[in-house]
Amino acid sequence: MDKASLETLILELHDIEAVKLGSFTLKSGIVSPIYIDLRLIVSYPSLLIRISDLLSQLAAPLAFSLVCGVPYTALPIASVFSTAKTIPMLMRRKEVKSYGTGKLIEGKYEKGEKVLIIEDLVTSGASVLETAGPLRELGLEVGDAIVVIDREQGGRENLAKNGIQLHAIVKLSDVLSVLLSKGRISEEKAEEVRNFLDANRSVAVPKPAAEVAVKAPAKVRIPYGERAKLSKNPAGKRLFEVMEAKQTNLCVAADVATAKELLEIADKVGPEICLLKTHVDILSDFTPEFGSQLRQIADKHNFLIFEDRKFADIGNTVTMQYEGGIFRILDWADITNAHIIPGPGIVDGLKLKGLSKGRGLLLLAEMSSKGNLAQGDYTEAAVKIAEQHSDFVIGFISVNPASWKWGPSDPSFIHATPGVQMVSGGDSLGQQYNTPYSVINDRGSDVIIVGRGIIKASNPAETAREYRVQGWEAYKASCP
Ligand code: S5P
Repeated sequence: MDKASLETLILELHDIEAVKLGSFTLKSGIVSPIYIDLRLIVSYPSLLIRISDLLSQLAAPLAFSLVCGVPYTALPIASVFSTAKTIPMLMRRKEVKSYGTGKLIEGKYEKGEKVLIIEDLVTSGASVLETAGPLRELGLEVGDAIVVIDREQGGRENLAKNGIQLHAIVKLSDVLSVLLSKGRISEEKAEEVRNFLDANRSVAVPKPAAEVAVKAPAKVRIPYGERAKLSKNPAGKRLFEVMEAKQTNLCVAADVATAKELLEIADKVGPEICLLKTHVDILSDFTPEFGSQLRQIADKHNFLIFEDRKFADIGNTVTMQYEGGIFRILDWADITNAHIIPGPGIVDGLKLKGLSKGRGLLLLAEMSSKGNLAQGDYTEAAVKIAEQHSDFVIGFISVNPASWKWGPSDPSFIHATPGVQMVSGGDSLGQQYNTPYSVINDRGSDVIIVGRGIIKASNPAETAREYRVQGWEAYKASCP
């Protein structure tokens, strides 16, 4: 690729203010001295054609029969590339169109075809992986991604770990040197950007490979509808029935600050979920009416309510915590959960109050956070306690039940798994994420619990729909 055309490209991007210097707060909360926004290029068709030409040069040595742009900014770039080279394109939906059959990938393809991903800007590589995931799940091969600008913040390395080679027209450091050499920015500004890049070399590192690869299901699963018939607890039975009827294994963790927001989000995501998980003790405006207000929404959309109280005290204390206080969880939550650290007395205590009201209990057999102690003998003990109380315990919070050597043998127990996002990785406080496909298909769980992946999305309802479709497709793939 010749130097002059790269220089021209960089200067033109600067001219149209697609590259800006200043002080910008990025989505991640980081304050950056440089901001790149290639959405603007749709207003400059000749620039779009030139970018497509440069991308063609990058793509020349690569083997592929289809292209797929990462939504949204790269879609026009991919379209121009596709028509200029007469190479067919696939389109990944960010939002799934309708209830029911919602396809994530549009376009014609054969299993085994190689797809070249086209992206405008790569930071951590997460968006490229979000597009590679559903393509790979359909049996398509993804080995390369071409991009206009590589921000040099770990994307190349993260993608390589996931089997994708990144090819960039320019790197951010090239942009800086050209702008500096042409007197567009001062040496101080260039230094500031370099320092920023050095301090942020690796953004949100997703875990490697296996998560987006297609794998055989760990165990052949008994369908949810069959398991509803086996359940000894009314809440457990209803949960399976709702899952089957609404075709969803999605639980949204509505971790918002106020009851008002929670009720709003419950109404928005209601059609997509089987279960809504709450932490009522984080709601600053909780009132005694909250329970009945949420129940109304749950009835309207046919989902169950799960108060994630994580009881952890002796039997006598938890009876009071469950029934009393200001929250009166027993009155409105179909399901709650408990740690088994105090021994089986905690289940006896909760059951004393909950069983006659048709409530159900999940036991925390594993946790999603880094370094947690719920594993091995501890997980096995949770299974034993559950088996002794299968009229009240409906299942487990688990992370990798497919790996459990000790059962449970009873298929009426349900597994619900937190730590789910479209791309594997984690947060800065030890949370660890796996993808819906991995959780349901590889790890043998039944319900995906998704919090920030949905509630922090710009459109929670659409995003919930996308998670529902992914979770359901993974379930279908693991059914006989
Ligand atoms: O091990 C666990 C158990 C639970 S219930 N790890 C978890 O993250 N959770 C809960 O799931 C957690 O309290 C939060 O409400 C949700 C995960 O939220 P996210 O925003 O990380 O998806």
